[in-house]
Amino acid sequence: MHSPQKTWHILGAGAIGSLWAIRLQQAGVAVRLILSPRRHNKHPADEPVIVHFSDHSGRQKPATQHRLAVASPDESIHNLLLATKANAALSALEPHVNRMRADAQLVSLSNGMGYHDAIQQQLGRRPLYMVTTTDGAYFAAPGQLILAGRGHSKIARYIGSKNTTEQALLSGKERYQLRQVVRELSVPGHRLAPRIDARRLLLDKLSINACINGLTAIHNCRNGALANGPATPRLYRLITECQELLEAAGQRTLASSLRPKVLSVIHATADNISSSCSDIRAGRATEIKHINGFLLRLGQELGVSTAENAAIVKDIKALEKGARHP
Ligand code: KPL
Repeated sequence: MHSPQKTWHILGAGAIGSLWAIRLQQAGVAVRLILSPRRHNKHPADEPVIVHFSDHSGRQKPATQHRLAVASPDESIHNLLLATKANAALSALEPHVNRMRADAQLVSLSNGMGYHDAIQQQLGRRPLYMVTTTDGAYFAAPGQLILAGRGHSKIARYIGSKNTTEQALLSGKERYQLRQVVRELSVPGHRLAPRIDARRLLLDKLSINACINGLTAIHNCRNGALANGPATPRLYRLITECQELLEAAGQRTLASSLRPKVLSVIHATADNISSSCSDIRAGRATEIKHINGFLLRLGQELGVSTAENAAIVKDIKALEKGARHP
């Protein structure tokens, strides 16, 4: 029997959600997957989800099989890891909020920005943490998970989209809670790094995604192909535009470190199929509205040109409608 207090429910069994479920379970943490209603209905009752996991991030190891327990629709939730697509985060969470305990916590792993205030509103006083990760993982086939590149994962307590570094000084209790959640979710070989400023953390990851994800979907290529190929000039133009946006948003350090960071994520996840490229290949909507789309809105607010990001949004929208180009 699992101990409810120590159990982590995982909402969103895509590549990153499944990767975290496997890592936590391997470290002895009880995990329970919450499947989407469509998947839950098709899934045999009381059967685990089986995932074959191959770690290609270093020296290749043989694939391992993992049995991930599926949560029943009425069990109460103490710890929730939200790993859905950004577009689905709110609607996926809504049916489960009433079974989250008053002292429950939510950790969001979803990409993008612009929807976290609405999540916090659903949660009320329960704490919301943001995790950003540059791990590169994808499903090569249903149930066949590949970790193509190891990245870094960071966590911060979310305190609202308008709050910046100065205001983001957490109380002693909040710092203690942050350290606790870091301990619970850090597993051997993958430690979470705590950060204070959630907005900065999200902008950092979002600008990396803005440079990589859309381009890989447009060129239908793995991340590594961006470094040296037909998409490379556009990659550099995007980086420059994102740097200008970050500067105007008062994020100087993020702006100056963006180029080396993007190149290092591309290098570390060279064999990965980005989440947006996987979405387009699978005929799903991408998260572009919450990634480059968010930057368009930021550019408008700050009076900065966003022509490169706008072109990415336009091309991805065309692909979502079924047209493949260039
Ligand atoms: O976050 C990612 C994604 O695919 O969404 C990166 C880090 C770019 C890995 O592919």
